[in-house]
Formats: sequence, C-alpha cells, structure tokens
Amino acid sequence: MMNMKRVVTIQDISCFGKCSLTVALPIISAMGIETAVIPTAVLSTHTGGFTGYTFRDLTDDIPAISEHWKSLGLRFSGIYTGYLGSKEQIRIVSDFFDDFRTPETFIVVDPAMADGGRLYAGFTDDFVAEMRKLCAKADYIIPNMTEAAFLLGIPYTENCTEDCARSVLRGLAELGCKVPVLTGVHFGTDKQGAAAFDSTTGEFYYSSRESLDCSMHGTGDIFASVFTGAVAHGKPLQRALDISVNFTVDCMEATLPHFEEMYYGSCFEPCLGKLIQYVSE
Ligand code: PXL
Repeated sequence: MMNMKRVVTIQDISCFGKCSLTVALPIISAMGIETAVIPTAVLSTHTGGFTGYTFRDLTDDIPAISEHWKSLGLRFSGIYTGYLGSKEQIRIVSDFFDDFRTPETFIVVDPAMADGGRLYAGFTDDFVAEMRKLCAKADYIIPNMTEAAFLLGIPYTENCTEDCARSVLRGLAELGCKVPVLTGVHFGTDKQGAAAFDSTTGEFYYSSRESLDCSMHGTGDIFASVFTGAVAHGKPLQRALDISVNFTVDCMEATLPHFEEMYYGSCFEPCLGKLIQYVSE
C-alpha cells in the first residue's frame, strides 16, 4: 500500500479565486499523485483584494477526521499544509503531524500568511509565533520573502538577491526545518526564482527564469503544490526546484493576457498538461 504515492493537503477552500485547495488538488493530482484533503475553512473568496467574504471555520472537524483516519490505519507519503486560519488550527495540525508521520513521510509547510511586506487579513504576531513552531517540524518550508521576514523577525526587503537568500535560508534552517525553500529571489536584474538550503549537507540550490516583473495571486500555492508533487515523485531537490519554478512562470505567462483578473488567481489550467511532462523528464 505504501508503494502508492498518496499525499494529504491541509488548507482552506476559497470557493472563488484560485488558491489553496482549488490549486493544490488539481495540480498534485495532475502530477499523478493521489491527493487527500482536509479543508480547514470554507471562504466565499480568498482574502486578498476582496471584502465581505464569508468564513466558516472547520477547526472542530480536523481532530474528528484525524481520529477516523487513524481507525482506518491510513498512511501518507507526504503531508502538505498551506493557509491555516488560526493558532488553534496550527496546534491541531501539529498534532496531526505527530499522529501520521512515519520515517518515510515527508512534511511540507507553506507558511501562507503574508505577501508584499504585510500579513494577510486577520493574522497577528501570535499567529506568526505558532507558525514558527510548525515550521520546526517540517522537512520543507516554502515561505516567500515576506513570510521569511516575519518568521525570522527581520525587516522585509523587496529585492532579495542570492547573497540575501543564503543568509535568510540559514536563519530559516535554524528554526528547525531540514530544507527551507525561499521563493521570490532575484537573480540579477532580469531573472527571478527560488533558492533552497539543504541543512543536512550544507548545500544551496537555485533555480530561475526570466522575471515577469509583476506579482499574481496564488503563485505561492502553485509553487508549493508542484514542489510537493515533485518530492512525492522522489525528484532530487534541484529538479524539484526547477519544475516548480518553470511551472509557476508558465502559469504567470498564461495569466498575463487576463491581467484584469489577476487578483482572482493565476491561470494554471491551460498549463496542467505540462506537469506530467516535467515530472517524466
Ligand atoms: O494564496 C494564499 C491564500 C490562501 N487562502 C486564503 C487566502 C490566501 C491569500 O490571500 O486569503 C483564504
């Protein structure tokens, strides 16, 4: 049974707007990996750029789902968490890690809580402190530069270069995770991508593509979902980084003609077919 690749992803459903589960589920499935879900909340839209959205908290359902799964003896190759709605939810997810982690399980934490120098609506410093603890339990964490700055308590810099990325990544590894992956890194003036640090070997990894010089909603979720799928496939870190950067930029390019809808999310759907190709290369 454990030969089959199966991951569980724990994050919200934003009913409209492409992010969290409406991104993770199609992307990881398209990579040929079975994807179980635990929805943490149901929102009418995501919280970036919309007002008046509904928010149904599903915190109480998570332990019940977990108990049922334990009774079934379910096991997962990977656990991937994204947007979590409260400190209490982070603590429950942390217990889920303890209950379902085996020596073969990999854990990806995307500390989805901030962008553009600011925390998302409703998040506080207490939430950041709890997220720091969750990151300590992960094999991989995937913050953008804003999230990394909040996690480390350092000022946010918009233009984080390779040198800056190395020192941020070292700091993130000190939180306790094995491999921090930093997105939104600048390589020279015309290239952007991601950098990673394997703290078990001391090696740094980089991947970049031409910079499109704009930010689009949901790209962090696309990147983290593809990265999770690539790790589930057993891809080496450099390859996982390359696939994630390439697919994210493919989606951004596909979104450019629909500029006015950019804050709804990125157009990943026309690009899904490329994923299987990237994974099989
Ligand atoms: O893309 C991250 C994300 C996920 N879920 C919700 C969000 C956001 C970002 O704004 O609001 C509900």
